[in-house]
Amino acid sequence: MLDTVLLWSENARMAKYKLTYFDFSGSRGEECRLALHAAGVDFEDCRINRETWAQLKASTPYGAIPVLETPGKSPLAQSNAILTYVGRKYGLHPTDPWEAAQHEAILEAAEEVRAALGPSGKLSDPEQKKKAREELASGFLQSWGASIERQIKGPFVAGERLMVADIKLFQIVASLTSGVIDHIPKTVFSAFPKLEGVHAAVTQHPKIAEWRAANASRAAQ
Ligand SMILES: N[C@@H](CCC(=O)N[C@@H](CS)C(=O)NCC(=O)O)C(=O)O
Repeated sequence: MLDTVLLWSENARMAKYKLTYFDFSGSRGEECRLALHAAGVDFEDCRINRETWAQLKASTPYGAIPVLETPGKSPLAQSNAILTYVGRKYGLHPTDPWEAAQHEAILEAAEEVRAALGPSGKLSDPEQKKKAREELASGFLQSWGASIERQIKGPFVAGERLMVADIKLFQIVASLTSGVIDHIPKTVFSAFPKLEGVHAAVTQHPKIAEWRAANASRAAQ
């Protein structure tokens, strides 16, 4: 209760958005930073270490980050809620309810990739991990890629304009094709030119390129 009161009163004095996440350029935090920057929003990029996180965790809405704090409002968690909030407010999410729902389905599907990868990351036996990851790469990730491919007009999901769903897909593709996830080959999505095209189009978007150039020295994942 005390934490909530403190956060609320702090928020009342805040002049701008504050996005809290770990200090690396990847996953759910980075996609929210990219959306805020693409929206042209000035925000405090609060990057925390594991020690600070241990102290903060219990005071967050769902015990996880990213968390977006907005002047005068309670903290907002859940990456997809943050993305749709920013997208709706700044024109990076469809205004038509049906189209918006289709983009929200993509956001959810992207989280299913993270959920599918999670258990293999906890396997300590190298052979078991290799087997699980190879099965994911040749099985789940191929059917997932095929489903997403059908949703994309090109070059972005909705055609010519960047939306938060593109940023979400960009982050998933960037991570899985980086070569840093053991046993997931960089070519994992090579059968899906539209999906790889979204990654390329987001990479080339001026605001995204600007953010990534400014943060190039930070660790990625
Ligand atoms: N469904 C949540 C998941 C958030 C989540 O699991 N965040 C991770 C980092 S990507 C985290 O907070 N890990 C630390 C912990 O759970 O203590 C979302 O989409 O934001």
